[in-house]
Amino acid sequence: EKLVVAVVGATGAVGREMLKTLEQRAFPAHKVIALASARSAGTRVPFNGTELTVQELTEESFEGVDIAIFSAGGSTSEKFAPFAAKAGCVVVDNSSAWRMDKRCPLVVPEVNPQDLEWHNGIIANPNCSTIQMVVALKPLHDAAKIKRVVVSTYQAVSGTGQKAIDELESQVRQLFNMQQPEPKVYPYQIAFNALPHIDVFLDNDYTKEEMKMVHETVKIMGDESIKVTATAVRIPVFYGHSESVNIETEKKLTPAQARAILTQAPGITVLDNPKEKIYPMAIEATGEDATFVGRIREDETIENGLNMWVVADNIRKGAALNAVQIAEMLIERDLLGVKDTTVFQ
Ligand code: A2P
Ligand code: 11C
Repeated sequence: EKLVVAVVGATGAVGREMLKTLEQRAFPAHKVIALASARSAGTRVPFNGTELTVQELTEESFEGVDIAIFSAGGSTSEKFAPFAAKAGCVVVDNSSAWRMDKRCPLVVPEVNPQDLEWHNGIIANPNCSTIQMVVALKPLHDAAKIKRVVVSTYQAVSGTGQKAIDELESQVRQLFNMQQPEPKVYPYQIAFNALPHIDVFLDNDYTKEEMKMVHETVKIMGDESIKVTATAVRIPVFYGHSESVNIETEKKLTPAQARAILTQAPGITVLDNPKEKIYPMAIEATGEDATFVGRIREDETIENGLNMWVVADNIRKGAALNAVQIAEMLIERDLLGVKDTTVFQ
């Protein structure tokens, strides 16, 4: 079979990483098509030692395409993913547009691969901060049943996209030249600052990013009894989200047991040796596939509680890699094609 794969949003921070990930993992594509807005049609993006010419995304872009990996924002996905599904092309969508839609599985391959079986043509890739957290939570939940999670995040600017990466760089440059930066992407200066504000504020005074972590975790883990409360913070780091994760479990897990479980778990690298100053850090997670876990220790204020520090490359496991792993799994499990092309019409 000659698989045709489209990357939608190929010029963006995540889209470029998707092309790199397809290349590095020798994804079995016969042809890869780069799609973006009319603004960048005709420009080129690097792929497999050559370049792809970017084409404009249109309603007709999916004829003859087997898999489309989208990372072009929610409104683009909302509008165009149904055209792909109608054409029999399976969508793996990195935006938030379809995540909570009951017709769409929300998948992290290490956690709920079985949910791919019931896809209707659109599969959602979770939010980056949720992905790395559930990779670490799942094996602990299987062993001891998690009752409650308290998470605080320390998120890199690349989560916002290329323009935010550029903004942090230019603000640092300006400040070193005694100039006062003019914030554009974020409401306040991000250089040398910490903003407890990611995405928009909702009626309950949480941000949308925080509530994504609450709702997506329950859907992916398939367990409505897990309670999650989150505080999401943007920090002046380019790549790699870090998370302080506190869990309360039904059964007792010692830090040593948790360390042993996580060491065996798929997609996880445990870096946890305080005496040797070994713990996960954003700069070391950058460019890596694994979710790194360390600082595993007992929460001494409750009966069955643990604290840990979870770090992953938000562009890679948090976005591009997770999407490509889903696409690989669709091939492995013979789940390509759309059985009922009317579901999203
Ligand atoms: P373009 O470069 O043509 O604007 P980032 O998150 O890094 O800012 O990237 C966003 C990606 O989504 C880019 O590839 C961008 O393409 C793409 N994109 C944004 N709006 C649209 C649209 N209406 N149709 C297709 N692609 C879009
Ligand atoms: C951030 N988590 O770091 C966001 C980016 O729902 O896919 C991804 C937003 C999403 O800003």
